This record gives sequence, structure tokens and C-alpha cells, in this order.
Amino acid sequence: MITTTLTLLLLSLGFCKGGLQENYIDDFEETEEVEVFAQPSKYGSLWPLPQKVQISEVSFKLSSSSFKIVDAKQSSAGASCSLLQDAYRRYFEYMFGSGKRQQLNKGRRGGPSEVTELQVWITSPDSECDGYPSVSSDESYELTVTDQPYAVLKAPKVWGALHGLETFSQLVYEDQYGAKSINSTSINDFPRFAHRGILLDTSRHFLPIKVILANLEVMAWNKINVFHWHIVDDPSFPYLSRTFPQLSQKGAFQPYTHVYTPADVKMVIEFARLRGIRVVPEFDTPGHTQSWGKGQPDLLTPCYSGSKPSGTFGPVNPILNTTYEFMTQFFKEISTVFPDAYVHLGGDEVDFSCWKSNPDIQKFMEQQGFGQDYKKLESFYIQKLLDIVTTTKKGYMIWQEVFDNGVKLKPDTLIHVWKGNQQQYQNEMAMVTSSGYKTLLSTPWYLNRISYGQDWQGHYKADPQDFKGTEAQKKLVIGGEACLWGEYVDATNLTPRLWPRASAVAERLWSAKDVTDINDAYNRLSAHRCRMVDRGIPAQPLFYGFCPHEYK
Ligand code: CP6
Repeated sequence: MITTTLTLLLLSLGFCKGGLQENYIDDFEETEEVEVFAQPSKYGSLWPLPQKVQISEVSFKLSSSSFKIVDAKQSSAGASCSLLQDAYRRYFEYMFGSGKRQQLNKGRRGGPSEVTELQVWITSPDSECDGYPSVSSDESYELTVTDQPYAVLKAPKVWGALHGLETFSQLVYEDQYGAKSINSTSINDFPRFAHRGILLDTSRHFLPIKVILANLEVMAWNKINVFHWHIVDDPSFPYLSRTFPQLSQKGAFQPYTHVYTPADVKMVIEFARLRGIRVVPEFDTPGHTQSWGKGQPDLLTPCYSGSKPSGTFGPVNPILNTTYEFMTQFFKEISTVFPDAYVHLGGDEVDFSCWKSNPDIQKFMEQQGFGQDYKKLESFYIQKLLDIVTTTKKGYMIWQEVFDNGVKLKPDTLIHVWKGNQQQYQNEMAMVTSSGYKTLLSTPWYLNRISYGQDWQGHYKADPQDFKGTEAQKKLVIGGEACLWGEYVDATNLTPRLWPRASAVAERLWSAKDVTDINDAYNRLSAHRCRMVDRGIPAQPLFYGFCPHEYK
């Protein structure tokens, strides 16, 4: 049983070893910050803002002793749907606490102005209760709180119901006497983009499972639906492979503690599923693979200094059959461990200097007629890798360089744009979509970059469909991801660095395109951030001020 209890994490730092490689986007443009004014929003603390909301002045009371979340009689998901039953329990606790903060008016009995039930009605015959969410999942829901003794949450599938429960919990507030209240409300909601992700990097620093689970929980509060797990990279290989256990035995920071076992991975995937979140793993090759070389001899290219091997290694060796035999077995395992229809295959930042130094590679280049064009060699490798992964029946995501280098891709490949300044990434989105590929954006959402000020405003303003192109091109944008690369982030600082800054991205990817009022966003986001703190997550402040519950 996976625990959903969240606790503030007090962690001591272990020793960190391994050299760091610096990466910069030099010409990243800072957006100008707007001065914002604190005042309550007419939308309260709703975040991300639903597509259609009507909130009236009429308010009802809710009491922890009489209020219940129940399945509607007509619902296609009932008591046997543990995904929903677990969610009911979670949200009841978020709304009323686990008994610590008691309501002041506990003795009250239900009157005409009390909501006593939230009925959850899954309307499609297949609720998808036991399935996995996908890029085409229906996440829509309708929520009505009216003059009835019960509120109704209608959704075609459980995924919409999960979002609706979060929205309902966001509508509940305390009146001036501390009594739980909710206003008469009608909401019709669905996401603007299907892919709303967060990248976490567990190679630069190992992230304990409980930190990953805690952040998956917060992703659900923000209606984020993809966890992009950048699980391995140069510094360490914490993924415990059943087929190649020596990869983590030799490549993990601490092979007995700093690894994700098959049971750990299962737990992350199930915890995510119960919250409507997909887990897309990334196994980045041929670059960013130094840690792979420790447990898999001959996988990496030996670099030469003059006529002799220098003892250092470069990217994956693309000229050996053994490389492709290894990749075939490895990705066969990955395709069974991770249920999502996609894997991210990386392909970014391949350094050619080692390949250039190696005489065997030089010979191969000549035989293939590649000349001195090492992009052709990189494409040769990626092409073979894509063919291998295609046989596992998975779709793939890749970083933009693979597209830039002209590799032949399956039409349903997702191109992940991460480089350049605003003009450069907008050009890239235009080029990728004019070639007919689906794309997602990360460039403006590198949350590992920090600055003094309200950088959430820049994240909020970026729009993945702002580039020159036709309507058909814009439709190929499936969303985006906030990236929190791990060079300077571990369990001690990850959560406040991510929240509420990733919340800004979450609203951009969920809410309607015209939801751009920075002042209203500031006021709702401040309240949303206080709610995250109240729910036990150390989310950092946007600016000066205080939270309502600070002194209680
Ligand atoms: N690791 C990998 C990284 C980065 C990328 N890929 C990165 C590049 C620039 C910045 C931050 C991170 N650390 N594998 C780029 C996709 Cl600023």
C-alpha cells in the first residue's frame, strides 16, 4: 500500500562526488517584471483557472461531520474503483484536515444552506479506473454546486474526476468564523494542451522516492499530467536494470541506497497513475552516457590522444554491433517496466571531439561516405536506435537536435524544443511543425535557472503557440514541460525551487489562451501557494506577505 501522507522533509546532505559539466543558455532573455497588487481575485484561489467558471455570491456551509464524497448512483465507477475511493479520502482530508484543526462550529446540524455531499458521476461506460492515462485521455469534467443538498461532479473518465476533485477542494474556504464554506458555482473544464509535464533529473543528485512521490502529489494539485523522469545521465546511473544490473552496481552514486529498484519504479508509476499522471522515462544516448560506461565495457567510444587511447571515453560507440545488441535488450526491458506509450530517447548535446579522435571511427566515416560530417554519424546511430525502439511498440520523444540533424523520424515522433532565445525557439517550433511533427516546448521553462525577482511572470507569459505558422501547425503543439535539471538541486531544495514556479507553467498549459491577467494570476497564485504550504509542501513565496494559516 502506498502511503499518501506528506511530511515536510528534513534531510541531511550526504557527500556529493563527480565532476559537474556546466550548461548554459547564454542568450536567454529575461522578461520584464510587472508590479502586482495584492487583492482577492473573484476566482478565489483557483489554480490553474478552469476553462469556464461561474461563481455566485450565494454561499453554503460544509461540515466535516456531515459532508461526504460519494459515487453517484448512475456512475460507471463504484466502490470497486480504488483510484476514486483513494482520491475521495485524500480530498476529504485536504478540505477538513486530519482532525488537527477542528471547525469552530462543530455542533451545527445541516440546514438548508449546507452542502452535504459531492456526488461523483463517471458518465462513460468505461471509466478507465484500472487503466493508465495517455496523451489522448479525456480529462474533462463538469462541476456544479447549487441550491441542492449535494454538489455534482460529472466526468466521462476517472481522469476528469480527479481534476474535478482538486477543483472542488480549491473552492472550499473558511468564512470569518472559521467555518468551511463554498459558493454556488458552475464549472466546465478541460485542458488546453494534452501534454503538461515536469522533468526531474535523478542523475546529478539521487532523489529519494518519498521526494518524488511528494512532488507527484503536488503535480496533481496543479493538473500536471506527465512526469518526465530524466533518470540517468553522465554523473550516475540509479536505474536498477534486471537485465544489466552492473549498470547501477558500477554507475550509481551508492549502489546500495542510491538506486531505483524495480519495486521503487513500480511504486512511482502506480502513485502517479492514481493521480492521472503519466511516467515517461528518458534514457538519453548517445551523449550524456558517462555513467553507462562503468558497468558496460565497450559501450562508449574510447578517445585517443594522438595514436594512443587516452583512457577517457566519449559518446556511445556507434560503429559496433555489440552496441545495438545491448540497446535492443535494454530497451526491451524498458518497454515492459514503463507502461507509457512513449519513451524519451534524448539525443541532445553530442560532443564530437572524441569520435573525431578515434581512428576506427575515422575509418568507418570514410567507408560510409560521411566525410567529416559527424552529424551524419550521430544520425546513423539514432536511426538504428529508433528502429530498435520501434520494435518494442513504443512511440518516442527526442530533443530537438535529432530533428535539426535531419534524422528520418516516424510521423508520430514528439520533438522536444529546449534551446535558444525566444526568437530561436519560436523559429524552431515553426520549422518542426511545418515538417508535420508534433512538438512540445521547454525553453522558457528551465526552472533550474534562478534570478532575483518574480521569474514566475516570465514563465507565465510564454505561450507555446506563439510562433509564425498556420492553424494546422499550431495544432501540432501538444504542450510543454517545466525542467528542473539537477546540477544544483537535491532533496533539500528541490520542492521550493519547483513550487510555485512550475504552477505558472501549469496554468499556461491548462487554462484558455486568453488567461493572461498577471495581476489576477498573482493573487490566485499567492493563495494557491499558501494552500500548498498548508498541505505540507514547502513552496517558496512569490513576494512579500503572509499566509492565512501561518499563525494558527
Ligand atoms: N542534461 C541533459 C542537461 C541539459 C540538457 N540535457 C541542460 C542544458 C542546459 C541547461 C540545463 C540543462 N543538464 N542531458 C539539455 C536538454 Cl541550462
